[in-house]
Amino acid sequence: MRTQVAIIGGGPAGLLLSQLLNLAGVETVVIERKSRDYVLSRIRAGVLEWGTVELLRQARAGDRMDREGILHGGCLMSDGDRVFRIDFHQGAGRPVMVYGQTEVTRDLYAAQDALGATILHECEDVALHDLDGEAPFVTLTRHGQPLRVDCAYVAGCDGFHGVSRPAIPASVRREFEKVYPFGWLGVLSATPPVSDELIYARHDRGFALASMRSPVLSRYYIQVPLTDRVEDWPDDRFWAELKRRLPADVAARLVTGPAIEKSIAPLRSFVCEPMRWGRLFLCGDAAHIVPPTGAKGLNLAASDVHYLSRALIAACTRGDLAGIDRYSAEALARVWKAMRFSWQLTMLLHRFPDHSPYERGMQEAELDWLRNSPIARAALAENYTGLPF
Ligand code: FAS
Ligand code: PHB
Repeated sequence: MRTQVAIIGGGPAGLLLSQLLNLAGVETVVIERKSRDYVLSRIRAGVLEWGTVELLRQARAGDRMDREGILHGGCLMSDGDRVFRIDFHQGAGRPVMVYGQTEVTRDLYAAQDALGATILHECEDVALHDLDGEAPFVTLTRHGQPLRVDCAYVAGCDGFHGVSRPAIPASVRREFEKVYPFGWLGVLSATPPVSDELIYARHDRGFALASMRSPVLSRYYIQVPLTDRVEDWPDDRFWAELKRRLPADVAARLVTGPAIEKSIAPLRSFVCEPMRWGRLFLCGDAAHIVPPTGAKGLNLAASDVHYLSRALIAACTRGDLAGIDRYSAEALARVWKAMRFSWQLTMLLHRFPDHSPYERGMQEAELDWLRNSPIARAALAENYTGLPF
């Protein structure tokens, strides 16, 4: 089969890119390894930057988000029982939208179905060919049948473990990585959120986060050692530990319940440069990974799609190659700033086993500055709600 843009990966990056391209008259084929049900079973991000909200609306995939999403004008930060608020409106003049990545993905699938988009699920042995030539193509096996997709461009939206990034020769790729000495144990529970706004909690026992998906669905995280497994954390132990790390008055009103989903995610910072090689363009987790502390992962995928969709539309509809030539540098400029913010917030709020009293003192000094300086809080609000595209 032939198309203009072959998109590897049917997660949020691939689907949003396909939707924006299709709306501009650019043909795509989305090639996804897993079934749609499997993709929609993943529980991941929960906070959308305002730029992501506007991009989803532009993609005609924002109606349910606007109905069911929750606008947040701030978040809380705690250090033991000391709590202060980051006001997003005061600091950045915009809110964020709390709306789960699972629902974003569901809405994007529905929008693609409405356009009659071509999405191939359960694709195996996906391989990219002639990316540095004029006529790249993708081969794959689907339901035992070999398939070839000829295209003008390939978008690698296949996540951290996909085949796209390795398709850039090692001699060309520059990779930057920091692995953190802990993970996040996440629990989804059908309980009312303990707070109207997210609480980022620093504690001597470790970081905790109180988030949500709806007025009846809560999402909580606690920092755990990398050696821990989900089975080490029965529900009772999780709730007791979460209560220890939240401010006492918050813990006292925490409604607990059975975990619907429970998983441990490792934390890493990772960037691959360049994000383009020949006719291959990396997008989202295929190119970079951020620790979830700053709620940037999904939003950076949307950021890349903002730049790449405009570039590919210009190239495919007007023969204007300026956008694709500057895509990597343009996307990376924003990626690195989000990388920095996510790293800074992770270093500030987590308990590092090898931290000296001096480094813990630095954490306390930075929290004290945030607690007392509207300028410091405005800087955090500007980054958290999303720097401009
Ligand atoms: P995705 O990984 O979502 O999608 C890639 C798609 O490509 C997948 O559907 C995969 O099946 C497919 N694929 C892979 N290899 C393929 C191949 N060879 N051929 C075809 N298809 C292939 N971000 C936050 O902001 N907040 C969070 O709390 C948060 N929690 C997370 C928890 C976990 C466990 C993980 C893994 C990530 C989390 N993230 C979080 C980050 C996450 O939300 C990503 O940033 C987001 O999914 C990025 O979207 P994509 O780039 O589309 O990648
Ligand atoms: C979530 O709700 O899953 C979430 C929210 C904010 C974060 C990370 C995860 O920083």
